[in-house]
Amino acid sequence: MRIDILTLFPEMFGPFLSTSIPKRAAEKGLVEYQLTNFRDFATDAHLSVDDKPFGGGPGMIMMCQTVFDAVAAAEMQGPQDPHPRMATRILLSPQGQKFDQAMAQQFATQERLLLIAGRYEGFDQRIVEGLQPSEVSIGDYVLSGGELAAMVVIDAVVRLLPGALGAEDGAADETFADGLLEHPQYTRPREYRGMSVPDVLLSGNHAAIAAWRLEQRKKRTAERRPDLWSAYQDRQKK
Ligand code: 9D3
Repeated sequence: MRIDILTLFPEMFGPFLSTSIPKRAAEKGLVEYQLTNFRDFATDAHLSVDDKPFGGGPGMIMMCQTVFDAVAAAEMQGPQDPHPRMATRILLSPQGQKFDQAMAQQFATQERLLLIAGRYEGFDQRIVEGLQPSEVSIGDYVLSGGELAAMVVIDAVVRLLPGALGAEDGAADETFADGLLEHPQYTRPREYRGMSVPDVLLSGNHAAIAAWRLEQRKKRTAERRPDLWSAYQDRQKK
């Protein structure tokens, strides 16, 4: 997979891409990352990438030309084979569809992703019309720009690429895919500040441990995530 990241702050991505899973996946040849700065496509003396909104209002808007030109340049790069030229384009935006694991799985099947992270109050609507990106939000809170959202998407997608995780981690992700929250977990010591580990976990009775864990997962999910709990119950009925 090739992942293009278009941003005004490429330096925000360095530590993320050179750490942990994203780095290991690149070292294994599963993914390559390419950063593009919108500023490099500015044509006026001030290197503008934004302008005031027509009709008035606060803040500034990402302008068409630098975004269109940066996308065209990124998609021109990279070998034609095995990468198709046009990427699956993802525009990070508070107006987007809420990102979830199903969306991550769908993106993980693509040869080529291109993430557009903006600053300021938003994008000129013709960017959305002309480039036809998937618009993605990571949740209902206000960030200062799309960069952290892009990193969230990349992290969730790259760990799904076959071979990106160790065998153990991969199996753990499968378990979460059943839609229940995790059970409580404990490690040494058996007692800490007067708090002890539930006896069943020390019993060596694997059937009893599995039953306890499933009960805990259901209880937690019902208490904390009525949305996930309803969906789980609906699936059990079928
Ligand atoms: C004044 C109205 N604001 C919308 C609530 C404008 C605005 C705020 C923050 C416009 C852009 C941004 C920057 N945010 C993102 O680019 C962003 C984002 C987010 O803020 N929350 C969750 N997901 C995302 S994806 C991109």
